[in-house]
Amino acid sequence: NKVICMGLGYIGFPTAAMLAGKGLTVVGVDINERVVESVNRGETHIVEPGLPEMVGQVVRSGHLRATMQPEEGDVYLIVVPTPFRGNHEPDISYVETAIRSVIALLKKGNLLIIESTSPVGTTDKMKQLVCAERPDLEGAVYIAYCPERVLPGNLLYELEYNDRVIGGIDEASTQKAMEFYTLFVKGNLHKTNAKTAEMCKLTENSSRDVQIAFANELSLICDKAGINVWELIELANKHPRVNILQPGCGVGGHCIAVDPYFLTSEFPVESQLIAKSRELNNYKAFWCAEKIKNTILEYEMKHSRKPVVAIMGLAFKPNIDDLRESPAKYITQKVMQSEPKNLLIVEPNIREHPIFKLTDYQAAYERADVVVFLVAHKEFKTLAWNEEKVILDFCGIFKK
Ligand code: SAJ
Repeated sequence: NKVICMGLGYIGFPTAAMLAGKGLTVVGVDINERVVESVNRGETHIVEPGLPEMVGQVVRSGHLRATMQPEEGDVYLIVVPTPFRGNHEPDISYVETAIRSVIALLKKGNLLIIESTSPVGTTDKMKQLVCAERPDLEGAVYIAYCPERVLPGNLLYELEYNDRVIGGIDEASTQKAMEFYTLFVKGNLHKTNAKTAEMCKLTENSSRDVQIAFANELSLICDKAGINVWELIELANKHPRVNILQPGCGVGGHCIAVDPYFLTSEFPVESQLIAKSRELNNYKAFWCAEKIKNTILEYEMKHSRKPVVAIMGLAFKPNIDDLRESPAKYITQKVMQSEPKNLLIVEPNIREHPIFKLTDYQAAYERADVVVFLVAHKEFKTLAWNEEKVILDFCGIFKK
């Protein structure tokens, strides 16, 4: 089995390394020359625990190498990004380009798997694309969709142990893809068709977005009612059939804050709850920024001077260095626009940043009059509550 992995990003690269670690010959293909060179040196270009060791080993043993030009193989894995355009329409052009670039290489009996998050119907469309250019392959190649479900930070474990949903364009494709995933997945493999598998991925992430929106809505109600939302949720969750997630300063990252749009853009009439939840989670970040600005004004009125403000956290979630689609970053930028001075910005997972001048978290906490907690990084939980400061805790550092 020779695997051609199209895309060496956050998911493609660890997947390629994992497959190579299982003894398969893997060729990683990426359009970024720097990534290709770095992989061939045995280096790791994304932050993920355990990955550098694994990559070093499989590159040294010759099981993994990278190139910019796809080549012939037995299995083609499409693991490229599917971002959205300005109007929240999904953009599948990377998937399409990756598939176009391998069409001429495909042979009878090959297996083509799309893992990229995709709008419903993409796999069938890609099948038509392949067969339009290569009518000889009609019914002769296996094509399936199998979404990734791994959580950044726990990626290598989840790649191996999470259950997978596998949907082919026909029964034979599903079966062939099942055999492939058996080679490295220890979780259960669940068979379905391509459309259901595509929808399943979008459903998982939309479900989380909707549930977080509920928690965020509660936080807005509690703020007005003068109730501690953290205590409220803890108590409500004592009910055997209630399991509310945690509110925060918004929802970020490149998955939960993106994938629901794949449904709302295609099914605008039917997906009202999903659309409203997306809106609410975006609104929560705006609301936090307004709250911070108002708190600064109130402080100024009361003390006749501007406060020193500490903004604690920039990442899109706790204990990572990833700022993509981060509500904390958005809020910080909003506050910077109106209060460019007297701001201490903290992100313990990043050493230096081109836009933000970063301060150590302990020093910032000590110096600030107003402290805003945006991300529940573990470092912040070691700080002691200080009565003398105005504290805006949007992520539950001091739940009590
Ligand atoms: N968040 C809350 N409250 C919570 C949980 C999360 O506000 O109770 C926020 C986080 O702070 C963050 C955002 O939601 O801003 C997303 O974080 P996350 O940990 O929920 O998810 P991701 O984006 O890191 O990974 C998700 C996962 N999907 C699900 O849990 C359904 C992961 O399994 C997927 O593989 C990944 O998306 C993906 O690649 O699609």
